Amino acid sequence: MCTKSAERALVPPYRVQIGVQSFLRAGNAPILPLMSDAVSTDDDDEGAPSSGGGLRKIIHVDMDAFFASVEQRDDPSLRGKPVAVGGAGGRGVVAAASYEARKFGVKSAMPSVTAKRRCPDLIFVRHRFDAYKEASREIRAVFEHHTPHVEPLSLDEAYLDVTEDRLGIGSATRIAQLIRQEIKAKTQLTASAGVSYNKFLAKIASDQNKPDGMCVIRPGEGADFVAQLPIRRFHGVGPKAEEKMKRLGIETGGDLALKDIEFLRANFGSFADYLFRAARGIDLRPVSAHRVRKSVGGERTFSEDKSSGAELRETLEEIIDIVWERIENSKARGRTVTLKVKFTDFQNMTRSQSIGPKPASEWIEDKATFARISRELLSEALPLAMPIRLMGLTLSNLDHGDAAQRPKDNAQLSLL
Ligand code: TTP
Ligand code: MG
Ligand code: MG
Repeated sequence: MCTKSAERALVPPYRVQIGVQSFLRAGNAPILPLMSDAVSTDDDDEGAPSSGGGLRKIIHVDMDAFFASVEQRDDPSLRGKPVAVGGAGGRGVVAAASYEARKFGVKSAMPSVTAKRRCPDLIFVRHRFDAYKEASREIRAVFEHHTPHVEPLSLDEAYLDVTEDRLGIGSATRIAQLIRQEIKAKTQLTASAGVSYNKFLAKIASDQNKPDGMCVIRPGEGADFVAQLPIRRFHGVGPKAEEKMKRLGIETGGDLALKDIEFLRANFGSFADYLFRAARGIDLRPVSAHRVRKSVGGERTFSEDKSSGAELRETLEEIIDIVWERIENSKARGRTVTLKVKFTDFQNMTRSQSIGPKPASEWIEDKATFARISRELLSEALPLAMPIRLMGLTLSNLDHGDAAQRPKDNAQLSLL
């Protein structure tokens, strides 16, 4: 089993939302940090074929300091230097930080002013999405060379099911090594990989020995591995959840595994089932190469809880802007808008409103309609029973057939 390298230990990995597919799902426009795709549990999962009751072989590959590394590759004067991709100005935010910058505590989602304070020599670079998409296409080709079962989570990462690999190599560890070498040869960029028997463990493993590292969690090692993990390493456990868990005496996966499901449900609402399984290293989700999206959306976790109507309305406007941009990029049309909030006690509340269904030609196709419905949903929900820590919007009841036929979409789809 791998231990965390000293180098990586200097760099607290950022946490993502549970079940979140990245806000940067391939082809999406730049989305500001802290926005993540809403969990859409109802996606049609056409997973990799089950291995006949045997264990799957899953690899999670994630590029190192992706945007920043592309910038350093393309501009040799940036190599070996602390680099941040993002706007340097007052409201700018760091999207990606080179590992040199991380030594100073600079990380994704940090306001640029804070980053500059921590690292006065920090060099800010504007993002170049076309370059990141091109590198993303190249790594996808490497994955596809080894298996058809590739589930991209964002431009820089994907799950691969290599239970049966195309080249008949057999060893997932060997395949992961080859993939990292091939990525390096084709793109001059480094990738880290996690190898395990499910997606949850493979993703944690890829983060374990970053950058340019690898970690294998073998069958039989999962529960022990999770037992020693600080709970912040669980995807979805952010600072607030961590604080709450610590108050309840839960510091590690092992502590979590001692709590029964009723206790977890009472304290963490809908988050409980995930926590219960994850604490045991269990995750049965298949790698899903042909995910059909049933919703497009995004959500935002706040650094401070919010409760006043004015604050919530202002936040809603920001989310409308970002989610609408994502809807436009995905070329989706839908009929239903859902507002979701998560209260400070971790309970979720959702409110939905649909247009149509008749006449069938009616869709939410313009931003004004999307914004109007979103605002109505929030107004109906106010005043809230208690402060909230997260707000999100999704568009669902999507029209896939038409979207795929619109000419522009083919260009978009080819990026996926
Ligand atoms: P990540 O894989 O999360 O981060 P990373 O590749 O920069 O660093 P690591 O070595 O830890 O994997 O994200 C991939 C890219 O997505 C990242 O380079 C920039 C972008 N991004 C944002 O724009 N905003 C964010 O908040 C995060 C986390 C990433
Ligand atoms: Mg990365
Ligand atoms: Mg990533």
